[in-house]
Amino acid sequence: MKKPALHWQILIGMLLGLLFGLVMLWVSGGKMFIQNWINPFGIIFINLLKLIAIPLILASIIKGISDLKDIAKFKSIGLRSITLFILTTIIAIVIGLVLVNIFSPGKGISPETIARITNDYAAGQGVQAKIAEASLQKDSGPLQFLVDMVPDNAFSAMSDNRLMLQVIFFSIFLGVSMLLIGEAQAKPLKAFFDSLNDAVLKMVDLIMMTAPLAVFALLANVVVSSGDPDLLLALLKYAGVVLLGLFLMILFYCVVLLVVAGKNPIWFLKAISPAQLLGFSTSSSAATLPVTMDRVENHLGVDKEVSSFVLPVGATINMDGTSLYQGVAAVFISQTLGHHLEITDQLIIVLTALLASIGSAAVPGAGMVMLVIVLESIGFPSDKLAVGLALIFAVDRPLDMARTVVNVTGDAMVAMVVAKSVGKLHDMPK
Ligand code: DAS
Repeated sequence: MKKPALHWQILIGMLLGLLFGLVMLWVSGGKMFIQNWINPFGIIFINLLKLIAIPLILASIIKGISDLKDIAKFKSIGLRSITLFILTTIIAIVIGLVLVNIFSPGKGISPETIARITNDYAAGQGVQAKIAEASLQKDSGPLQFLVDMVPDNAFSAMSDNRLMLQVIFFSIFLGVSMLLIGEAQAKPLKAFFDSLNDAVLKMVDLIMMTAPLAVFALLANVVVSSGDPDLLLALLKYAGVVLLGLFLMILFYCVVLLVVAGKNPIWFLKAISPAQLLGFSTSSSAATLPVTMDRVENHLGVDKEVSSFVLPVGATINMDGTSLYQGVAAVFISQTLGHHLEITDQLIIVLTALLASIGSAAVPGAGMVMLVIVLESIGFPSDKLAVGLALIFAVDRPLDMARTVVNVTGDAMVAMVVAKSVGKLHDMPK
């Protein structure tokens, strides 16, 4: 029998994890069994994703910028595109922040639960402490030796997440400098970063192969550990807010294309849909890129001169769906764990979610890995970071699939608007 595609395996893993968790809730000792024998596999998965965050950022940004070939191209098309990338990403984050503040999914939890979560956490008791302890922190479970084997960061000195922002800055700086020294001079470096990019993406592929088991383990653990039905309800509300925001972004793209390029939204969505479906299935803008380029060039009428820059760089640094999700997730986690946010914090989220989405590589799960930067930037207590990530990871995969669709669609929209602005958008049969 043909093995179902990875995304179906993941969804099956989620459902089985949910069912298994619910069953184990009624089995005596079921909770301990999951926390000691099942959940360590979820910890290993998240540590693996965190392990490759920095090499992923370095390679994906430098490759994306150095793909431009010469600085002149960077100036004429690059600056327009990067300006649009930043504009649409900021709009996405603002939409996410408006929605999460209106619906306050994390506020659905009773004050008693939040107090218990916050206080108990320090005492190592209570719900969040159990999720953190069992799902991300060191626990004294029998498989702990297995968990300790996987470092959660290749370079322990780099564990400081502020360093991720510095790596993003350095990557952009080096990428532009490589353009300035000319293609011939930069050739060896470009070759190095291209192959580093490929190698690291392969690592992500391998890690994602364990995703079905990881999601099964983590979801089962969240069910037995959450215990508070209002926590699960808050998670579903959070997922609903993200999905509503992503839908509004697609609507926004259609309006822009209608007004700026005079294109029929239905025609646009039909033409780009194969790329959207692949983005949904793979949760990877990088994997979808070849199809996105085909659809944008051969069905949406964008000249290669524009698409050859906008789409590869867009797939790497333009992630509207991810940035919206990071804005919502940061506020949701803060609400749930009682971390008060001033309006200035929310403005900081706009900047750091912009940077985090630029630094998020075009692979499954990258958006969540980079969420750490956003939480760090608003002074979220680092001892609760693990709790917050564990909380949302259980529903992260379907949200990753949905936000990747928006990432891909946003790249196609920018390519069309830039092409239109430089007279390189050809009419296609309707
Ligand atoms: N899955 C990423 C992408 O490929 C987005 C994300 O992880 O947020 O676009």
